[in-house]
Amino acid sequence: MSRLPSDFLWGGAVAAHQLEGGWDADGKGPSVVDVLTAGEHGVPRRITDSVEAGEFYPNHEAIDHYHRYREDIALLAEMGLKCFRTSIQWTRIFPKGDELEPNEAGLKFYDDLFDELLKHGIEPVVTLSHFEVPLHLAREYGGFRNRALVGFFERFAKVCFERYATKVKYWMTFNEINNQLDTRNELFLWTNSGVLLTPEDNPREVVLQVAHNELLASALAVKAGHDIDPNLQIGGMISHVPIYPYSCNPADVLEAQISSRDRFLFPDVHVRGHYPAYAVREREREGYDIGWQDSDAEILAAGTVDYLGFSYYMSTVAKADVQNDEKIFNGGLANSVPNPYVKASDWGWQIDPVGLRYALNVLTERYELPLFIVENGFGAVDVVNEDGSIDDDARIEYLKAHIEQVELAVSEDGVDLMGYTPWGIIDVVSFTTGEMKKRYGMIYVDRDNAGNGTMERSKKKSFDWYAGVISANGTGI
Ligand code: BGP
Repeated sequence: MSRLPSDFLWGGAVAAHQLEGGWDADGKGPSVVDVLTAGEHGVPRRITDSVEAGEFYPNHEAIDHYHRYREDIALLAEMGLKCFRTSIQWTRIFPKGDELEPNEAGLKFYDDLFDELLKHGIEPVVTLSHFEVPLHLAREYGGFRNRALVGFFERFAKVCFERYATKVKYWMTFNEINNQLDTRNELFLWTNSGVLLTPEDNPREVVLQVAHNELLASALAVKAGHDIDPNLQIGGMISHVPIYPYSCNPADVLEAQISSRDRFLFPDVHVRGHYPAYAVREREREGYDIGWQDSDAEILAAGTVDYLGFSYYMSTVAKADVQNDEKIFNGGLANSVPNPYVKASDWGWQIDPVGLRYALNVLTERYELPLFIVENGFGAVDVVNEDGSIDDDARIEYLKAHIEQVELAVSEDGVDLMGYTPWGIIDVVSFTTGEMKKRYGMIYVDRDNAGNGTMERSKKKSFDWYAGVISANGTGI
């Protein structure tokens, strides 16, 4: 007997910019990721000034899903997927971001894509902004530090809801909206918000202003979607990384609690419709100006989310008296130290399946809303055997261990979980590194870091394994 409800949404997740390619096709404008160079293991991607000749920009062609989506969707259907999470590139719809009228060719592409999914009985799950801010809005307006973007985003969201409401029921506003508060990592601030810090900036004040504008934009989008069709399910989306105390020393426990606040700030507002006390107090104490206007309280209260989507890749550990040489850059979190009880991936991401059950419970207790695991997965280097097959046993092991914890959280703990969409169901460009080498897929794509390869798709061992999990509605534990 399955431990999961019969309408559980088994799926797979991607982001448009990481797989579509066609970066300037049919009137599309450049977005903030289109000026990111390829990185390499350990070498971060660079943000360049413009799209220059001579640089390799992996997102420009990605895996050419723009032209091959029918073939890709046929494979996903063969796997038995119930849903497919992707995003709409803002720059296909509004190439510069501030136009009054949308680009019909861009709208048509997503019409065709959603129709193709529905034809195969696959429910689209759509993120409005997955690191795809129009470059023009970043360069000319300063990205989401400028309140004008709130209105531009609301217009984009409205156009999407109006056009696709009959095809898409499940939506999310901003992908991993909470990743940008860590000002040591300029990549997330650039891609989430189109913002670059200058030496004159107080970084913390700027990220809180940016956060406020995005929270308003998200709330206005949720409200607009519900006005267009009250049946739409519109969620927030966060990167959830549980932060464990290093020890039972109360100083470590408090450190973990306080450093968790930056992870929770966005969902606290998304779900409750107002700022939590700790955020208000910080603002007052530091004298930060986030551009608050009188109508903002009402806007936030009127646009609360229907569910919370989240990514889960790892947990981390916070220590109060941490020394610099103990710290690890675990998912970009400050004051992280290694956890001796768990292993890490080749990229240092700590692998912690039990942490997923813990996360599901923490989020349920805090928000009492349906949850949706919209990313989880194992980035690894795949070895292609001589006959072309790929035995990705480590990926199967990772996913199985995590799904088992999902099943326990639902059946033993009563968590209300809508579905599970493992990340990068088909190999895509890795976001943080820009590599093709770091793969998550169950479908292999012949494409390397330099952009060589036939783009041919093939099934990995995990393909059949996951198809079995879906048809049995679980791992059988
Ligand atoms: C999340 C992003 C994704 C994705 C994933 C894996 O942060 O939402 O876009 O790429 O992480 O990260 P990476 O590709 O860097 O391994």
